[in-house]
Order: sequence, then C-alpha cells, then structure tokens
Amino acid sequence: MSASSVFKQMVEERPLVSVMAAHNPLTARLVEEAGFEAIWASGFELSASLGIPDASIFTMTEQVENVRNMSGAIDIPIVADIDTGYGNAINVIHAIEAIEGAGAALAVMEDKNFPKDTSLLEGGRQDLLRIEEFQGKIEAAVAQRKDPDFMIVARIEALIAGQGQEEALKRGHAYEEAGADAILIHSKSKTPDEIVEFAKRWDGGVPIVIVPTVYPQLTEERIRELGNIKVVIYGNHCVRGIVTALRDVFSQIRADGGIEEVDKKIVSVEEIFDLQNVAGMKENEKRYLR
Ligand code: SPV
Ligand code: MG
Repeated sequence: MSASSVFKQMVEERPLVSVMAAHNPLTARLVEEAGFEAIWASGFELSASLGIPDASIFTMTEQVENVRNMSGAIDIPIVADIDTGYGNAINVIHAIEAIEGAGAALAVMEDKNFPKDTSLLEGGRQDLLRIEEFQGKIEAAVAQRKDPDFMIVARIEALIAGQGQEEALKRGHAYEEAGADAILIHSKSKTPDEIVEFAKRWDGGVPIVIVPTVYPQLTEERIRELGNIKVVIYGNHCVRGIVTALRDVFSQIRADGGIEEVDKKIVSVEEIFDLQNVAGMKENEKRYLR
C-alpha cells in the first residue's frame, strides 16, 4: 500500500490521527519512535532550523529535499506543508509533482497570498487569496497528483486573518467543491472556542484537520468527542522541545565548567549510533566488504 493510501485509510478508520512535526531525518525518526502516526513536514520548523522566519523565504526545492531526506529515514507517512504552493496555480502544479515524487503522502496548502507570513505571529501579514483563485490552485493540485489517495488538504486562514466564522465556513465549502479531500482550520485564539464552534457548524462532507498550538487545552479526548476532526497536527513541538532541552544541557555545562554532571542525564553515544542505524551498516560490512 502507498504512503498516501496508508494515511487516507487511517483518516477513514481511526477516531483521530496524531501527527508530530519534524524537520530532518533524525527528528523524524524520534517522531516515529514515539508512536505518532505521521510526520508533519512543518515549514515553520524547517525555517526555524535554518534560523530564518517562516515567511516564504526557504524555497520549494528546500522543502522537497527535506521531505525526500525524511522519507528515506522512516516508514510512517509524511504530511507535507507546502505553504501557499509557492506561488499561483502554475507553481502548485510543480510543487505537487515534486513533493509527491519526494515521498510525501499528502499535502497541506494554505489560502494566503505568496509570499506569506507565519500564522501565529502577533500582527503578522495575513492576506487571504480570493476564493476563486484558491479553488483554481486546489483543482491544479488534484489534477496533478499521481496517486488518487494523495490527499489535498485545503487550509483556511480566515480565522487567523480575523475574518470570522462565516467567511471560514464559506471557504471550507468552496474548497470542498474544488476537490479538497480535507480542510485544515487554523486559529490563533487562546481558547478552543473558535475551533469548537467551527467544528460544530461544519456541515461539509470532508474531515477537519487542526493545529492546536495556541489552545493546548483541547486534548485528543476532547477532539475525538467533536467527531468530525480527524487529524491533529502538533505543529512545532519538535523544535520547541529541542530548544528547551539544549538550553538546559548547555547552561548546565557552562555552569558546571565541564560535562561530568550532564553526562549522567543525556542519552549515550550508543543511542545516537542506534538512531544512525550503525547496526545496519555493520551487517552490510560483513556481507560486502572484502
Ligand atoms: C507549520 O508548522 O509550518 C504550520 C503551522 O504551518 S503554524 O506554524 O501554526 O502556521
Ligand atoms: Mg507552515
């Protein structure tokens, strides 16, 4: 079964699919090891890992390469964040061909103008695309995919842009009509109320995807109770976890003036060997090195 079919089947059969961000093969392996069902190839995390803002600065090629590297390292599906599709519908055609070819199982595309600004930034530029133009981009993506199970997720930024529930619902219906297989409704409201209201009012036929970064009170148990939210994406907990852990370890080494104490609490070098699949290399050495 293709990665696209695996993901689509999970959405259809499980109460909720839990997806965690990653931005390179090592972090993708840790996501898989923790038991998440898929990887979120997050544009925010890729940007952060490059030390730049998440504002359409890294290129399509960089995200395609990132997805290709991760897909070679893990067996769970990859949900590719393709931002705005890197331009208009013509750019989307190339983006879908490249990202599917790199091993992504599905793609999420947002209805903002290119170049976009990141969604959770206070005072960020949140210009929405005209509905008809985004419908054209969805239709281009649907026509371009090779695997019919490669889901095209249309991401609605109306709540992020402060345009309200009516606009968000209208866009959801328009995007479903254009062929989207799911909608992602994003919110930067500090409470889950806005998302809960959207989910209750959503009467379309396709499932909902959410990214509860700023309303973490909405647990998986509560999401499942809502019924029509089928995918939860933890958008940036990989890079935030790394920064938290590294600040702790690095400051302790500086404070202690050495690594003796820290050595007792960080993973061993052998655990890194495992994550590098050194054992696989050693087997190959036995077979092929003569
Ligand atoms: C990402 O992780 O790249 C996202 C989610 O698109 S957010 O940063 O919340 O917009
Ligand atoms: Mg993103």
